[in-house]
Amino acid sequence: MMGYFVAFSFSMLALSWALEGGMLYPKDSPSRELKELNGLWSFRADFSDRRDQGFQQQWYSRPLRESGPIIDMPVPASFNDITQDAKLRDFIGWVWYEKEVWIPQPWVSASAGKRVVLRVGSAHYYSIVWVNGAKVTQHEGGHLPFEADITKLIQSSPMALCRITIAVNNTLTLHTLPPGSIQHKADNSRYPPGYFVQNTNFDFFNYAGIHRPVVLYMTPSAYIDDITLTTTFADNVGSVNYKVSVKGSSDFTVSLNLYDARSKLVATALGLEGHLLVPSPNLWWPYLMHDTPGYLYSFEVVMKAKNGSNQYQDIYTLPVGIRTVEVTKTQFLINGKPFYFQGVNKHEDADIRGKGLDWPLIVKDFNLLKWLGANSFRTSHYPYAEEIMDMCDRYGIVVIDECPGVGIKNPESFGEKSLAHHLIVMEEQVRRDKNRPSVVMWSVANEPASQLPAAGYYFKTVIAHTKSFDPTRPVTFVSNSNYSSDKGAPYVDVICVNSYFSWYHDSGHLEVIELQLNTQFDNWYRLYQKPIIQSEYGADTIPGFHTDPPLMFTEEYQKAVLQNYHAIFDKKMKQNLIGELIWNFADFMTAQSITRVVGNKKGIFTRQRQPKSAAFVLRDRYWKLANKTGMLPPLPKTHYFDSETLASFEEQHYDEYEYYNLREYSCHTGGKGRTKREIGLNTNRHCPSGHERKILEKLYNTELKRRRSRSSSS
Ligand code: GCB
Repeated sequence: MMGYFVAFSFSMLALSWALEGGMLYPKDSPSRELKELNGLWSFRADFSDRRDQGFQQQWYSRPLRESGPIIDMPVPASFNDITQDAKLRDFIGWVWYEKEVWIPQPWVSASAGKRVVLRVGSAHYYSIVWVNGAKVTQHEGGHLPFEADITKLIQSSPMALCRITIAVNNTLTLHTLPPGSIQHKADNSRYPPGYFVQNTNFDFFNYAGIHRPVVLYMTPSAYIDDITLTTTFADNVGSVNYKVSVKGSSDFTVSLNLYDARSKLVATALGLEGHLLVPSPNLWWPYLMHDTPGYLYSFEVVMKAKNGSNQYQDIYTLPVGIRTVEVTKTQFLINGKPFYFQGVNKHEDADIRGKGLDWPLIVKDFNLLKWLGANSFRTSHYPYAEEIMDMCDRYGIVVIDECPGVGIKNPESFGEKSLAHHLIVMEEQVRRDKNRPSVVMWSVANEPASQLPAAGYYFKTVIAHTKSFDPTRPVTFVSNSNYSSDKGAPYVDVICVNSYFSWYHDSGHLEVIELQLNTQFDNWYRLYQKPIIQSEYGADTIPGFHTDPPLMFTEEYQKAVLQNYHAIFDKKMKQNLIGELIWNFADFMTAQSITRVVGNKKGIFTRQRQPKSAAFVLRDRYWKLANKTGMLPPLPKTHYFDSETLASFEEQHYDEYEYYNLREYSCHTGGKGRTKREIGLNTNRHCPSGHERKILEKLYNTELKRRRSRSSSS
């Protein structure tokens, strides 16, 4: 039944070539406009036996409602959990989305010198796009954006409604990323005719649909196509090295302006390539490593072009963080200082919307990361939404940016065809995320069969290719192979290892963790002399299950696993361990199996983002680590308040009260004429939690009372 899809997909692969052009995130500027197409789309899944009815009947050639029944489908969202239909939840094949939109008139007039682009943030996995029945693009793979210039098309019928049709196929084959296989079950005594299942080698539900925003955007027809920024820092001078590409004209000038976070101009330059020097720069620091983490400058490109008598101006502004990244034999350095990844692995996953982008969830997750004292995460097991990555840049959350190379197990998935696709995916990912200060390392795969002979050439090639596009960042992949037989490890900059001692091996035997973990680290380091990250560890936990002594699946067991791992981490972080990433931040949905109870339950938060007991263990640890490694920024010893601003000060510094031990206070009110109140804060570290806030409130109220009684008595 999938013959059609497979043949189609492979012919596309044969046509693949190195990427053309940039993939700047679409945003407004004085020269650009944006129209979001999120909301309700018309939708139909093609349940025909060969899943090819949509193509046979050309559903794209007229409104979808005219070729059969449609339902409402929200975009962005996975389609799987939106209805009560089990068949749709587990659907494999083509689904069809459609939206009709008006294009703003000033965008379409042929004389206006505009360019109109349709951009899809991501769709799972194979997409074909038509506008008014004409095919405008196709894209292989989820998690990454793609777009089509539709200017000519819409200019040919400027007054018409614009009908956008997107067909998306979620079939995974041995040559897709992630790989999978379709298994036909031909035994008619056990399965109905035509029965097949999608097999995968990964542990998350294969959500599908249009997962990220779809937008139309307008630029001038001569436009800024791409920007590549790298940064260096030496002798107290930062350098923003830039490369700009312009399309649509060969007669243009480009000027660059760099603004600080207060919009003050700090450097300017001209031309497509060069560097801007910033004396005494505010560096981009990770969360908990500085009192202003995630400091961003704004890099503004102003392009002026001529095409005959037409003149164009395009303006695009990109946030830029000045920082350096370096790997030694035992350390990971950010701005020359040792950085320890105290972080999490995540998933894009939630009730109802599946993998669809959801702002409330995103903001909640960042608040939880801050609460936890986490400074980093890995985008397990695929690139996350650009909107999430923006938050990382702004909050100073450090990212190991992983591609969808999860579950590469079958020898055929190490062949030329798969390799060619993997190279393109890495290119797309680097193109999208290359300018992000939060991204400090690329991960090209998770738990591949890296012991296979073919894995050596495969990973050597993928890693070298990634470095050829981005020589500034280290590259890794995450291994669960035996250290002595891993064929890809020689090519990585940092060893990332997953292990589940006392869970998948020696189940229930907490007592083996310390020994086994110690051996694991010693073995890897002895062979490679590269710094190591424990990139996964954890235990499934049903919230509300309790036993003492701890038994598997209880909250006590999860805590005990963590504590046993932590004992060795504490030892090894003095040697060559540079990070620990818990598996997982939150519970998430998986395929149904006898080892999964409505999904994977290794979250320290539930799927609804409520903490299990282990969350408090990790929180305590992460804040203590931040104290111990001296990563916490120094808290100014003394803050000055006038009474009115005290409350807002407390709000702004709430996090500090959470992690500093503000044990001693002295409160001085000035003599006559002094309007300021001075509170001395002793910054003894290690704070249990927010009781200091209460002390400050008390202090404030006492002070207020005193003033009132003074003024009433005078
Ligand atoms: C792993 C995988 C991850 C799984 C996890 C588990 O090693 O990388 O995707 O979800 O183990 O819980 O089994």
